[in-house]
Amino acid sequence: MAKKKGSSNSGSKSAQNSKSEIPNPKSLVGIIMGSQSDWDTMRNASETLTQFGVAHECRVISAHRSPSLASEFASTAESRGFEVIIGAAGGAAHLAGVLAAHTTLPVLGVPMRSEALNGLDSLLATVQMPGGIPVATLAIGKPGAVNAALFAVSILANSRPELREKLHRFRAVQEEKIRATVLV
Ligand code: RP5
Repeated sequence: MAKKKGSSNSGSKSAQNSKSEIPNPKSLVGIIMGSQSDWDTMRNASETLTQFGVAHECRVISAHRSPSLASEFASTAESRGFEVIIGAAGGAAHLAGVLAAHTTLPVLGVPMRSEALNGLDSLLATVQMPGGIPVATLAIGKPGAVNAALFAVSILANSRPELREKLHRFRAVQEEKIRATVLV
């Protein structure tokens, strides 16, 4: 069985939590997911942040199975230097909302594709926050994971011109690929 412990930084191969529960203080983005089973999707967020050279940590924290850890992580995130939190969960996906309840940092929600309802449950649980506690919710699954990372880079780029430049280059490359597409 995959470990649900340990801390990982900058796109390591598994989502783990550290024994001390204190993540790398240099991380700017926390990628938090409700279960190890979310990692295959959320590794795409990690890989995107790595592509932009953004220090981050990937951790499994469940709003339901480890509620005090969720509260501890989010309530101390700002003082530990995090600037953005990505919360990914499936089913009764309360994780992003619970994280947002404990911090004023921007929280980006990524609904996981679920077995029972194909992610519609995750989407609604993540997006339908009550007024006052915002969660910026992205698409279900991999596109949401990638876009959450890009959104995080975009937020960080407000005070980091080098990241803004990288985003411009990313868009230019993307457009170039479309322009160069030849249908056969
Ligand atoms: C959620 O329940 C997790 O985010 C995951 O998407 C879903 C299923 O979790 P496991 O039963 O696979 O651990 O909390």
